[in-house]
Formats: sequence, C-alpha cells, structure tokens
Amino acid sequence: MTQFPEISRIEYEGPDSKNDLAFKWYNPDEVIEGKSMKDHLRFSIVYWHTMRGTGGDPFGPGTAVRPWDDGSESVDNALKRVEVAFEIFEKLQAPYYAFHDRDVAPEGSSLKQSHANFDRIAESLAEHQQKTGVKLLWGTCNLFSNPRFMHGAATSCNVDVFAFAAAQVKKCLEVTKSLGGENYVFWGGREGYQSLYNTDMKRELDHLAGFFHMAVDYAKEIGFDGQFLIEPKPKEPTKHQYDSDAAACLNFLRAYDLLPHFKLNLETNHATLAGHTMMHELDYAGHQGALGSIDANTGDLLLGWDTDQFPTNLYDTAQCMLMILKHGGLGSGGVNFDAKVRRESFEPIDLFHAHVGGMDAFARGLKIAAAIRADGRMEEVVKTRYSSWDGELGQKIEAGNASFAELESYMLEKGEIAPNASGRQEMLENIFNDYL
Ligand code: XUL
Ligand code: CO
Repeated sequence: MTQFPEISRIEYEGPDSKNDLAFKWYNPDEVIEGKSMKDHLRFSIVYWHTMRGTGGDPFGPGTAVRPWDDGSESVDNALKRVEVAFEIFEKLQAPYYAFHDRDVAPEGSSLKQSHANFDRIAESLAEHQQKTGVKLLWGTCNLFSNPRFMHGAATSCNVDVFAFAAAQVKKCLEVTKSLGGENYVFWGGREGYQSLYNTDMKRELDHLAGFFHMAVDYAKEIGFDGQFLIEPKPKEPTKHQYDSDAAACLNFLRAYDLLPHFKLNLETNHATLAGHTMMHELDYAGHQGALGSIDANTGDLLLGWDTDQFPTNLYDTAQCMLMILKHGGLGSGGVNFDAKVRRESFEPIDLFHAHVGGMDAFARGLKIAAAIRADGRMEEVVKTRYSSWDGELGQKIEAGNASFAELESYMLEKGEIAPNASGRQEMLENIFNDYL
C-alpha cells in the first residue's frame, strides 16, 4: 500500500526542469572524477527527523501532519512507520538510511522488552531492505532521551547507567550487524557537563574510553566489521560536550589508544556551533586520516543553535565536496541528511521537497568542486604559496633534519628574509565564484 500515491519516484530531469519534485542536478549515474554521483554522495535519510520529527519546539507542541502515525509508542505503529519510511527512501532514490534504536522501536517497560521490540522491528527493517535494496548507513543508540541518562551515559556518575548504556549499545551493535550496517556512530548525547563544580572530568573521560574499548572488543567478538564513528558536537544538550570538535575527538582517541578503531562523522551545524567552518572540520579530520562520514545539514548563524536545517547553500556544499574530494572520498560513509523540515512545513510532501533540495545542493556542490579541481588554478596558488619550502632548507626542515642553531646561522648570514608574497584571498574567492 502506498502512502503517497500522488508522488512517483523522483527522477533526474536536468537544470531546465520546472518540476519541483525532480532532480535538477542529482543524476545518480553521471560520472565525475571517475566515479558515479551515487557513489560519491552515498545519500542517506535519517529516521529520527524524517519519521519521528513532530515539529515541536520549546514554545509549542508538534505541528507535523503524519496520517500514517497514530502517535502511539506501540510496535504496530512502529511497523507502520517502517513501511512508510521505505516508501520515502525508495521514492527519493536514497541508497541509505540511518537510525537510533529508539527511533525505530519503542522502548519497553524493561530492557528485556526493549530488546524484544527492537528485534521485532529489525525483522521488518531487514525485509524492507531486502525488498527495496535500500541499505543501512549506520545504526546508533539513543543514550540521551530517557531521564535515566540525565547525567550522561558512559560518563554518568551512576555506574548502573553506564551498565545500561553498555547493554543498549551491545544490542544495537548486534542489530546493526544483522542489517548489514556499514558504520556505527557514537554521538555523545549527554557525555559532557553543566558544571565542573560537580564533575570529575578525568574520571568521566576514563569511563568513556573504557566504554569505547568494550565496544571495539564486542564488535570484534561478533564479527561486526563496520566503521566506528564519533560525531563531534561542542554543546547542546550539555554546556560542554566532551567530543567538542574534530581535534578534541582525535586527541581523546589518541590519548586512550582508540585511534585505529575510529573515524569521525562530521556535521555542519555542529562545526559551526564549535566556531569552525565545516571545511575546517573536514580538512582537519581528512589530513589525520579520520574522515568517515558527514551529517549534512546547516544551522542558522542568526539563531546560533542546532537547528538542523536542510542544506541548500551552494557555497557550503561546494566547500564540503572540495574537501571530501581532496581527502579521497567518504569511504564507507555517506552524505547523511541529519536535517528536519521547519515547524511551519508540516505537510508530508515537505519531506520530499526538503530531501530533493538537499540532494540537488550536494550534487551541484560536487560538480562545482570537481570543476574547480579540474581548473587547477586554486590548487596552483596554494602550491606556489608554499614553494619556498620546496627548496633545500625547507626540505631539510620538513624531513626533521634541521636544528635551531643551524637556522640561526642561516639567518645571521642571510640577514633578512626573502620578500613575502600576497595571499591572494580575494582572487581565490573570485575563482571560486567563477564556478558557482
Ligand atoms: C544530535 C545529532 C544526532 C546524531 C546521532 O545533534 O546530530 O542526531 O547524529 O545521534
Ligand atoms: Co548528527
């Protein structure tokens, strides 16, 4: 049974199309830099916003009209949602989806009941994956909504909460594996603090590391070979989230011998909350070999909160794709729309408009980035800018074979530096605009 009889599969019609429900830029089989758009972008739809978002905000309840959803936390209702979800995924030609355990299956009155509910829904997810060919990009656990997680999960001051979270992740790893999930994400929902007056930060970080080591061990034990990803975010819900940005995550992973087991899932709105651009986060993770996947969305710089809007800004998507191409692609990751329609966009069809727009913005960003790379002028400027380092002295320093004493005698003899050259920022911004 179809929930959207009036919407047929979204197809590529090209930039001149006036059809609101067609792709103007996302042409899945079009080859760019030797790879199809579909394989570059690996689009994914999130269950939590698309199937569970209500449009509620701190000032009022949900507005979303979802005729298929009776609003109950029943297994039957959850099963109904699965059907509708896969119709949406298929019609949007999204090859992947992502979920939290509690988005797809209702939490029961006991952990045992919750596990059973999750198993029942997983069966249906497996059937629908089989039938439609849509695959699971990643699974994750909701370790932040239930009041038991008020002090965090793996960083809670209450050891029982740590154990409960471990049991939930264990189960979710099993389900993610059974559904062929290609990654598993840890977003530190409430892993952080509101006040250092009541917080033993060192102890909490030690616990978090221990938790991740157990997850690595359990994945090995059950043969889950998906990629583990940490999703940085600096604040919200806590004042300070431990996984605050790419650099903080990588330092934590390195300090606790976890680096070989994790990459990062970078989210645009989280980057900007951290006071970075997404480009910065992608480049930082990329040069550390830790670029795993992206949560594609955008914030609103005037609101300054995690508004999770659909990405439509071509500068942002082109910049993202420039960095993703530079660092060799997303591997087993994807472009995952961790984005929600606005409270005012309450009709089901808005879910389609939103994703079509996001997919087109990323497809166009990919094309722009590839054209900039093919042109080569921007890269050339960067190469020239550092060319002094290609000489004998620069090479010696870069190889780690120079000393302060040697550099002092070099400079004493030379007397003054070779003249600096312009950074050409405006020229580079103009070149970028040539391709927009
Ligand atoms: C929260 C967020 C999460 C993660 C998954 O800001 O981005 O939805 O992506 O837990
Ligand atoms: Co996210």
